[in-house]
Amino acid sequence: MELEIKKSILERIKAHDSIVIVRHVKPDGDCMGSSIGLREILRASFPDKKVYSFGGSKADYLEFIGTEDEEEDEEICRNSLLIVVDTATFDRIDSNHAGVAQEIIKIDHHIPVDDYGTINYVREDLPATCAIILDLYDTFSDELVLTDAAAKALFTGLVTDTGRFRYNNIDGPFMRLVALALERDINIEEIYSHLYLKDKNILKLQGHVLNHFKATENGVAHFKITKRLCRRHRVSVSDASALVNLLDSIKDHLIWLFFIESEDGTYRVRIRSRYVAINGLAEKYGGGGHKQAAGALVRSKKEMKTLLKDADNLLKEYKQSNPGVF
Ligand SMILES: [Mn+2]
Repeated sequence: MELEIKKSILERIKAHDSIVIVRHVKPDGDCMGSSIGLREILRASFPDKKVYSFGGSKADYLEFIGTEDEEEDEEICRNSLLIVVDTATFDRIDSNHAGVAQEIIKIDHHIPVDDYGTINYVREDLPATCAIILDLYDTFSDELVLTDAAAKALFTGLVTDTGRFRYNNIDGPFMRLVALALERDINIEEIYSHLYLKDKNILKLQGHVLNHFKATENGVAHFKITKRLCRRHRVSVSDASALVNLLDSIKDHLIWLFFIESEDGTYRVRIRSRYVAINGLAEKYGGGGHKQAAGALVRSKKEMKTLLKDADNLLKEYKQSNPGVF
């Protein structure tokens, strides 16, 4: 069954002169790695074909694995085989022209909720889409070429989607696929430097946040990112607000949030939680989002206090009805 799907994917690739690879919005290491990695494999294996990686918003820190092709072109998308990597649902594809494609192959490892492809190849048993690409290469290694550049991109996705090989879903078959990338000439230390070294100013701001965050009575951890603070630490407001998850593992503190000062004096609120649903709270304050990650807006110090009070009550109720270790 699985071999049949893999065969049909290779067959469709061979049938097209032009192939476009796209990935999901808010790019991460796995979707960028599988897009660039697959592109490099296909370019090396089929030099006569045109192979493109297209995407909208970029992630600067991932540019070391190679960049996507410029300017996504509607005409090209219309006349190409579209391969979508690491993207569970059609609306998460970061492309303006995915809708015009005649034929779509979905390659993914998330729970299949949207079979938008003509072929849907979903491997929930593998912890990264980059591993699916390596497995595809492994199956047809007499026809496909794994270049060093492809191996570097794919290895990056294997690392980032598994928290550096720490999670429970790491097993022997997966690590054998990792080995295929390691057999190429890649510099692991360089890859890890790009992914995990921190800017000195950000590290110092982290220290400041950890020293100065506050907490409500029932355990809502909170911190205020002001323009002044960012200036003083020479860190951009967006880099500073990305630090909200610094507060994600404080015992008994199941909700944590950042107030982020905007130019007009209002505050964006980044709310995160474990166990407790906070999207309702976010909706009450003009925002919304997921159950455990949402955003909102407050217009004054007074509204900030009300939101904190509401969050505190929410957590109090949660703890009363769900006694346990948090
Ligand atoms: Mn992934």
